[in-house]
Amino acid sequence: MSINLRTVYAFAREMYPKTSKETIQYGTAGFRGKAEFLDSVMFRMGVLATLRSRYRGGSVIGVMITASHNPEPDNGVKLVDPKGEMLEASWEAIATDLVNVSDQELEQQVAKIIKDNNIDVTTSSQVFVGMDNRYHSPRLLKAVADGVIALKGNVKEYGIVTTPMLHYFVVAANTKEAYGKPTEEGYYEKLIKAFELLRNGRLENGNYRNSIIYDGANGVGARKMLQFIKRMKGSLNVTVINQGIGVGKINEDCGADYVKVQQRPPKSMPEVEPFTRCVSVDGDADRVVYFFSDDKGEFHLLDGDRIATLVAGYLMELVTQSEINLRLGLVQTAYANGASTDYIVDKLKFPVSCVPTGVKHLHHKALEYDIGVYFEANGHGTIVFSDNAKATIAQAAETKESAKTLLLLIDLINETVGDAISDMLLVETILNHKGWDVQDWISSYNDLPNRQLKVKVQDRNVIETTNAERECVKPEGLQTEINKVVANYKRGRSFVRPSGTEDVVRVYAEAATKEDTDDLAYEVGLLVQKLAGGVGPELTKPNSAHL
Ligand code: G16
Repeated sequence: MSINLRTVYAFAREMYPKTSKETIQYGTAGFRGKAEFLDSVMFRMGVLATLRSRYRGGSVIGVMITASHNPEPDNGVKLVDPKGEMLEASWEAIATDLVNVSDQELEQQVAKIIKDNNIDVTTSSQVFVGMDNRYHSPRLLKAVADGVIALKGNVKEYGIVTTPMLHYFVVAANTKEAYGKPTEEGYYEKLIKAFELLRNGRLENGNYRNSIIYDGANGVGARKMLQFIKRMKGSLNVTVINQGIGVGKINEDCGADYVKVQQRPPKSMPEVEPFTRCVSVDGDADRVVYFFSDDKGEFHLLDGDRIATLVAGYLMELVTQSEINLRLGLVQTAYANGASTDYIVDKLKFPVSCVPTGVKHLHHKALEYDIGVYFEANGHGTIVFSDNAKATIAQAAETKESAKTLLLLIDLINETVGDAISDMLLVETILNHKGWDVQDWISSYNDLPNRQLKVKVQDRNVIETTNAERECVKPEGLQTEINKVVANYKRGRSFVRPSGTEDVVRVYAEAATKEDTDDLAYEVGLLVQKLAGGVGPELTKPNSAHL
């Protein structure tokens, strides 16, 4: 097969010219921004994925078109490596250079990637592409596919799928189906089979009731949950709200990010009985949070930290009962509620590590354990099992029920990346086994009140952080001022960091009371505005009184 790099340039010039002059940054989870500027980025990512596939000996590489939790006008691209991880860090720089060169320089840049990485362009390559249900996604998917075709690669289009489904397809194909069949049906089959075996016909148990309200964020997670329901034969009664079919914009006033950050139910929440278990996923269904209202109408959130502690505690119980010796560990980020970390360290005696925001960092760290549990507070996470863990558990399962349960859990968990639906089925399984309702779950510890704010600045890159984003090193003096403010609050903690998915600086604060937390977040937000070049309207003080 001969490749003519001129074709790449011809495609770019004729169909996907670069229209934006601004430097495009590789963010927390790939490139993200306003959809109208992304055609050239997508075309070039099709080219990159093909090169990457050849570089990895023809393994399948995934390209997911989604802006996940962002508003509807945004779109983005997430690249999936052969084992289901996000694109290897060293290739982020290659991707960044490729999207930023001019159309005229493109051919030369592609040649440079080939040469620098010693890629044999005559070999075969395979790229899987999926997209969320934003109206501009099909156009961008075509751009990715054309990028693959320009280099004579093979492309397989999966249409509208969740991000974790695409990760699953990539791994399933690369493991020659050892992980499952690389089809949508194969994905449902694998998860539902494990879920139903784990239920073992016992749909209700103790305080656990077999029904939930599911907020699909008007995204792809709603559609796919409807497919699950069709196939689940009543093993879980799910009512889907914010289905995004006909009405409702993706993530608008609903979904996991809205519920977590606003600390309130989706706006369209129907009247339900107090303590009804509700769950929200985000636009591409890779994050999940739970919530409920009590008999006084007060809202309660069970976020990624709660899921992490529930899962970690349960896995620990099963490992102990199975009498096997495995190294368990939990990975969090700076956003983890201080109370959750205390609970994990003091009560569960689990080793905890803290890494920068982004699944790519958490996943990587979790691989250091036999069983690595990782969750961001925003509900993004999963569990990874080492080969040693899998073999040890399989052996123990010959004699121990607890190890058999562990084996089924491995099938239920989408190890490739955080998967809202798989995580939800895991939580439902644990609650069912324990006979717990939301009150039992939430009573394990008390969260510290916390608050997140977004601050608009001229250039978010003026903020630089260290120590897993818990300290700000630039602009000079900002951290000293934050420390002074934090010192005035009991159990106060706050940090600031530039978002890698939106053009904002994020402020996180926690303290002993809700009022203190709001005040602390506001004070730190003002410091960011003052010392990091704030723009836009004056920051309004958050108010927990509505909660
Ligand atoms: C992505 C990443 C997450 C990260 C989130 C927010 O999520 O995959 O790991 O927590 O962005 O990142 P930032 O604070 O840098 O904007 P998603 O669900 O939007 O793909």
